[in-house]
Amino acid sequence: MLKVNYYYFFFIVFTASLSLSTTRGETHLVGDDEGWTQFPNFTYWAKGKSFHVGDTLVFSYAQELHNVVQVNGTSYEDCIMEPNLGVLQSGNDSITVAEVGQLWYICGVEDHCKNGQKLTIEVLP
Ligand SMILES: *[C@@H]1O[C@H](CO)[C@@H](O)[C@H](O)[C@H]1NC(C)=O
Ligand SMILES: *[C@@H]1O[C@H](CO)[C@@H](O)[C@H](O)[C@H]1NC(C)=O
Ligand SMILES: *[C@@H]1O[C@H](CO)[C@@H](O)[C@H](O)[C@H]1NC(C)=O
Ligand SMILES: [Cu+2]
Repeated sequence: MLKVNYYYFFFIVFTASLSLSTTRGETHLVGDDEGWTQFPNFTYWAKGKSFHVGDTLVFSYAQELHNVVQVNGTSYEDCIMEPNLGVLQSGNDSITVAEVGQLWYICGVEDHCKNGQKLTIEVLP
């Protein structure tokens, strides 16, 4: 009986630490309260923040006004939609970053990207 309780105890500890490690990533609300809109400076927003594998980016915006297009570095600089690595358009998009490296997001609507609606982050281990 004692032995059974022992195993049960370790099972609880193990499950608890497992769920801790899977919820450890931070959530970053892109643009804070202003959200994903045209005029915040997202370079400024990202400055001084650190992004790690397992963190979640939340893009919050009016669905009929914006979208989120993942592009590469060249397309980010030039504000072009191709090559397009994925488009999100729910208005409340969560992206959990899975890999180390640079990520680039632009808004693909009209000239929003040229107006500054673009974000690049470096994901650390
Ligand atoms: C946005 O913020 C960055 C970092 O602070 C700064 O270097 C850049 O000049 C700003 N861009 C604009 C358009 O204000
Ligand atoms: C982005 O993709 C285009 C088309 O595949 C390619 O020509 C360009 O070199 C890429 N840029 C970067 C920085 O990877
Ligand atoms: C947006 O999504 C996040 C994460 O999925 C959720 O926690 C939040 O409640 C959602 N917000 C709205 C306004 O739907
Ligand atoms: Cu937009």
